[in-house]
Amino acid sequence: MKNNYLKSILSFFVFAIFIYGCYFGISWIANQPKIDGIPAPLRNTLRFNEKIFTSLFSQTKKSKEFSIDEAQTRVRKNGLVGLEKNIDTGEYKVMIIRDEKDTLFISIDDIKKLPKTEVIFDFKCIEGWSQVTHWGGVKFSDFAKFYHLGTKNGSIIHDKPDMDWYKYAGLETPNGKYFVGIDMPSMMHPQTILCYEMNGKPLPNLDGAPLRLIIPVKYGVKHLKRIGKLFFSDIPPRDYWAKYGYDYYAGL
Ligand SMILES: Nc1nc2c(c(=O)[nH]1)N[C@H]1C(S)=C(S)[C@@H](COP(=O)(O)O)O[C@H]1N2
Ligand SMILES: [Mo]
Repeated sequence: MKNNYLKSILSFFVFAIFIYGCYFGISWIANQPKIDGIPAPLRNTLRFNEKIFTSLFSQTKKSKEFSIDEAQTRVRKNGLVGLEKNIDTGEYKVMIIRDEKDTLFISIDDIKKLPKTEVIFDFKCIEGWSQVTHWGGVKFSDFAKFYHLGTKNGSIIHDKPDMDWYKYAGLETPNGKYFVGIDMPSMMHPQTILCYEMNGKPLPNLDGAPLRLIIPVKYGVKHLKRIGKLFFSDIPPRDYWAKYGYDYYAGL
């Protein structure tokens, strides 16, 4: 009997110490200096995870694909930053900064001259929903090869083994209000497309007309709608949601 009583008291104190420890730990984390909107230990954990996932990333490992009749015809419109005004898609050209002092402007007609690829996959938003959707466009890797993008010194021939790649691509809407940064291995993944069609028709405005990114190896946040500008960099380009504390890598 007495023994049980002591045990209860003891467990109460162990529990109290545990709760105090949690409280102490959480407030310690919360009081650390912040990096991109969240306390440094949390950001560093995300960066550590990013290292692990980058090392596991494979260009040959594809997202699961679906058949056309599994694709949603009513596609959710989510996240309209940078799409506030409609734009004249006839006049549209995407600005590509290949290197310092080397900028290209490319029209949708030019993009359509490259081979078309379609992808039907389960589009996942970090808000917790997903839907199977059907997209068409040009593989970014084909596009990069054709226009000699992503390598340094304007160095141009993509098949050279010693090519020096930039580490990141940055994309922004024409008005600069939405922007993402993406690691080059994910950009060059065979399912990543510069997309101009949804369900076999030109992209609707709110899905990113006339050109958006579709990158099935990433969460929805990275699928920037209405690309105005594309550039390359070795330092991580600014990223709209990472700035508010979300994971920068956002890989699947
Ligand atoms: N320009 C722009 N692109 C964006 C967003 C945004 O707010 N602005 N939101 C992203 C998010 S969070 C998601 S889930 C997808 C949604 O794409 P959809 O509207 O075509 O379904 O777009 C992404 N691309
Ligand atoms: Mo999203």
